[in-house]
Amino acid sequence: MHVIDSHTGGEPTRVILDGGPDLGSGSLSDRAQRLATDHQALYRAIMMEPRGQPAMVGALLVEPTDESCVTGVIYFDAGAVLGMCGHGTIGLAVTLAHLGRIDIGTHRIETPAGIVEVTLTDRNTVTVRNIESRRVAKDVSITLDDLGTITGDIAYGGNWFYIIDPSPVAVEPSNLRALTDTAISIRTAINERQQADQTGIEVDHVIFQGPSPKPDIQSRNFVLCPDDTYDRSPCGTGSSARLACLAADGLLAPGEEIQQESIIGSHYQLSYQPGQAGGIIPQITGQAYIMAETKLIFDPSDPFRDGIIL
Ligand code: PYC
Repeated sequence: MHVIDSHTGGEPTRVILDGGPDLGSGSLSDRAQRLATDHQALYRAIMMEPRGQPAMVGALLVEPTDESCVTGVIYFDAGAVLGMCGHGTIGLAVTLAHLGRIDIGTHRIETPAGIVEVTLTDRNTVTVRNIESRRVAKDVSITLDDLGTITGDIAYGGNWFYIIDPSPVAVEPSNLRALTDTAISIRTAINERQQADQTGIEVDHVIFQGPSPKPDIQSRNFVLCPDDTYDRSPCGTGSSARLACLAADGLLAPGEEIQQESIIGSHYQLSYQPGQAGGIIPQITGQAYIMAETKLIFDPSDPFRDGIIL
């Protein structure tokens, strides 16, 4: 299996060029569903230690159904198949340019969540125009024994987010353990409430928003991913969901730009335009860098061939 590894604002992406599973034909969401149900061991083995690393997202290249797209892609982490991935799309565009498959300019990419547009402005800088994003519920409260009442918004940006602003734990790198543990408890509680309310929505990511010490940055975030790692980048789909909340609250005008910082200090430039179905079309600009071109080997005699599963 040939892969190219990149990182976007510190968050790794592993693009799988060949040797991936045959997912058959049909829509990308059907093929993503097949990856999730029939090939869990394989995608975990690609992502998990010792072959992968925490926080890594995989990008499996597949044939697009729409011929105007340069490729189709299905994203996943060690815990779940994702509808879309913003940092992964920036990493993918830089990888396709590295391979000579795309030039500077605008290109379309098909994902299970829909078609997104990428504009490559130099060999590292990419702007993603994401799928239409929206807030579906404002001020949804849950009560936890140790934290009391927590209130946040539920929003979609290609994945489902519960966004809490301000964060119950200071969004500081020194608090990573506490942020992670708190976000995991909150994800469990919000999904219990989602089930009880029969919303049909399962939250897969939790975002805490906090202030940044840098004057030109609107806020800093901490994002918990499905595999319980935190996003090193400001999270493209999470930033899309956040933009949808800011737009719905009238706190950001169409075309107005803000900078979103991640917990490790990397940042994205964000803005939006109104969408056609009442949501917004987010625009996310970030940088990715190629780190490795590798051949993955799955030796049948390797006791950790499928990853370290504790
Ligand atoms: O950038 O959308 C994103 C993302 C999702 C999970 C990790 N990164």
